[in-house]
Amino acid sequence: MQKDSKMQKIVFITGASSGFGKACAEKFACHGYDIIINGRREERLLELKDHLEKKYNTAILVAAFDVRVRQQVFDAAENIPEEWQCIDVLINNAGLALGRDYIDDGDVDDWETMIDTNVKGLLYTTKAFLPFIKKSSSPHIINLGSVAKEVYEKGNVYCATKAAVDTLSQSMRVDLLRHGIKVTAIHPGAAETEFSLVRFKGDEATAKKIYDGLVPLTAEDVADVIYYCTSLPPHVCINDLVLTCIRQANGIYFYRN
Ligand code: NDP
Ligand code: 8X3
Repeated sequence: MQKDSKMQKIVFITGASSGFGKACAEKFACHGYDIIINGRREERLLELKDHLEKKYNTAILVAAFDVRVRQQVFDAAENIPEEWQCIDVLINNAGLALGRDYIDDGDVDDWETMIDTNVKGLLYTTKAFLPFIKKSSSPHIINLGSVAKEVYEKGNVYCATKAAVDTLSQSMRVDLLRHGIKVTAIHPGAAETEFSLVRFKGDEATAKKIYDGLVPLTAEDVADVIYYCTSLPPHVCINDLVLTCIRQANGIYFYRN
């Protein structure tokens, strides 16, 4: 669908080809937003665009790029069509864990991928798209952290990246105060998406085990909470929000049965 120049809110979601990002796209489309959807798997994004445009009569722009690649991120911002150049909500959601090993057994390539995606990708995207966010009358940045910001055994580098997201969210909140930009960090606990399958590199049995004895959060639960944060009165900002399923207390303690 072609976007017209009507006053319409725009949300930009990174990592919208799966999980939380995809559920957020559905949720925000349902509430009338036009949406820029990002991810590397362009076919999935095109399918999602088709689905959302038909179901909600909203405008969707596909921006397929790899958040790790600085040039791709800045080129994407450079090439954003004019009618999409006022972004009300940026959801920095693209991210992943790779492996779950003691730090001395960790894979250096996995460490680099996590740092490049979860930390540097978030920074590149925020920096590249900030000029468009500043144009909004109600600008809001949502960063996907995790309960993993507090370390658990074998979480090491993934935990460090989410601690960095926590710190960067605090920094953004302080540094962007003068621009009136709300900054919310969302810290979910275990949620069943493709996350564990990615973490355990396609090992379905190990990925499933993470959720044994739990009713984990769903992507839709997380999207509902994210949307709620954006729907508050203009003077109200949720700075940090931790959500878990009822059988999880924090990153470490679970009650499984
Ligand atoms: P999914 O694996 O289901 O989705 C991850 C999304 O990130 C995909 O759309 C993927 O798209 C995208 N992505 C990954 N790498 C890149 C990249 N280099 N460039 C662009 N997009 C990328 O996981 P979730 O939805 O569960 O996770 C979303 C976020 O929430 C992550 O930051 C994760 O760390 C965090 N989180 C997840 C929890 C969970 O238990 N599921 C709990 C707490 C936080 P594509 O592969 O097409 O590029
Ligand atoms: C994802 C949640 O507990 O698997 O951030 O690290 S956990």
